[in-house]
Amino acid sequence: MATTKKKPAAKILVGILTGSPNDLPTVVKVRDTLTELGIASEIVVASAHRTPDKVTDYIARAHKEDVHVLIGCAGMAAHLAGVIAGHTRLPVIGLPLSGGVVSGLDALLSTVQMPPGVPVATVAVDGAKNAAMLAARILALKFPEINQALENAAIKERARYEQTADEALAKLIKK
Ligand code: AIR
Repeated sequence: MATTKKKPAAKILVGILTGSPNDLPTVVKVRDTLTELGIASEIVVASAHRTPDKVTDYIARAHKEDVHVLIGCAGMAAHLAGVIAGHTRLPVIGLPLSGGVVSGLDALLSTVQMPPGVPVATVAVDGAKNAAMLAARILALKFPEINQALENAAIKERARYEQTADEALAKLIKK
């Protein structure tokens, strides 16, 4: 018999906060990579400067709902990941975004230059995929199925890389 019962939503393991709705075209790639690895996440638009109370409210909810990893994404004076790290002992990943000066160097330094004792694991400017992969590696310490998904993704990526290299070399030889 057909049923309209919805599958229960998977438990959110990663909270992705970003400073502006304008960041979403890049930030959605974090969520998509996590989804490909079978990891449920949620995106919240909250700014360390414009809506600081929304940031702290979300962190309180994340603690209550047992979210495991937080990712802070922002451009320009990108203090979001650092502020998150100051309010939690969960691992925090920082994703600096371009759009400000010097192709995102402002955001990179604002995110990475944390004072000793309050770490933010900062990935490259616009490095959405690596922000997700790093979160997955942290989660893989606890969840064997995520470890397996990472293993499968690495095998797939290697095959894609080798094929692209073979095709590029074959084109060169033909010339
Ligand atoms: N931002 C928002 N609040 C604090 C910061 N640093 C960032 C956003 C965005 C940039 O400032 O993350 O990348 C510009 O925001 P907007 O909304 O003007 O496009």
